[in-house]
Amino acid sequence: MSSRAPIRVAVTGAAGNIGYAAIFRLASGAVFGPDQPVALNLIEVGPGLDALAGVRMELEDAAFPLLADVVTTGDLDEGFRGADWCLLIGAVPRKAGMERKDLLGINGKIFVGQGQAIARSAKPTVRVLVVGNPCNTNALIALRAGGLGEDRVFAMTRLDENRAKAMLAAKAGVHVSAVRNVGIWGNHSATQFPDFANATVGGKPATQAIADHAWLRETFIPAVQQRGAAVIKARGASSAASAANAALDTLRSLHFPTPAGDWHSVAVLSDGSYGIAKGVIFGFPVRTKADGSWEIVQGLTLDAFAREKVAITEKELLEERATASEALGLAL
Ligand code: NAX
Repeated sequence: MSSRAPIRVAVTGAAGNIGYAAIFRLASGAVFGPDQPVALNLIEVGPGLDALAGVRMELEDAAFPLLADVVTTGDLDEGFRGADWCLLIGAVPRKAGMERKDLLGINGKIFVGQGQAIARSAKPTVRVLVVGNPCNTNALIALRAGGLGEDRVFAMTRLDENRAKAMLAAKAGVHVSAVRNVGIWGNHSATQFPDFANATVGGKPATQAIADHAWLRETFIPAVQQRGAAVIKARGASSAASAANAALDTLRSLHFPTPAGDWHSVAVLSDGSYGIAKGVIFGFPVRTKADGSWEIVQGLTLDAFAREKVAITEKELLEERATASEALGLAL
């Protein structure tokens, strides 16, 4: 094994569908590269803990050369101890008859406890990616409850970016790798705004490569927004392998510098860029710099149509923040 210190990744919900699809690829070196050992701290609750014992056996049976250590636990402090990255996937799913407010309250409590445990037990330089829904507001709760660094907490919008790229590629008749500069603005929800106007296809504006602008405005946007529901309808279960893949894409894109001229989508604490309200975890186009820090891409044009869409998702996030603050008795 390489003599480098392992990167320790804590994963909640590790025996769930997304967790199970993510951890084997983390252990294989697919995220941090073939010379970078990885240690996994796998966290579960309830029946998930029994399943986790089996997952641990499978990790052993995979004999990964880069896997330096595996911790399996139901204890948050043990789970987050020494973590460089926390991948917060575990959450209670919304059940029939449950209002969004109820979900924010139930999951909000989980993310209060997790944010505080991360602050106590992870490395001071830890970075946190929240996948469990409602991921933007859960990330804000963990950030504020734990007093975590404002540049260290992220929520996942990469699955939406990847879905948008695939749809633009199919419409333009090109391979998905030709589509770049796709930003997802706002909430990981049906109000998100997948920005086609700044996207490029083969180096040209997507609005040139795709002449059908009515399709971009009226078909593409709702198709991206509703893609998760379409997968549930077809598969009978929510996106799992593609969600795990997007979580790993996010980690990789935040770990390595972004290629010149491109960006990636992730939700971060708004600093007021583009006039968006400060203090919500908002999806932006982001670039990772050579020193490992990141920045919101500046100077993009948002026309009146885009501004209108961005305002809708901003309003939803402000409402979620108010609802969660009230449900948790916290000033978020
Ligand atoms: P599963 O129900 O398959 O797995 C969740 C796992 O989390 C279970 O094993 C459960 O025991 C565990 N868990 C629950 N509460 C926990 C806690 N407090 N601490 C540790 N573990 C806990 O769901 P899965 O399909 O893996 O989805 C997980 C989450 O991802 C859901 O909230 C889902 O809504 C969200 N998603 C987010 C996406 C995004 O783009 N941000 C897309 C996919 C997915 O819908």
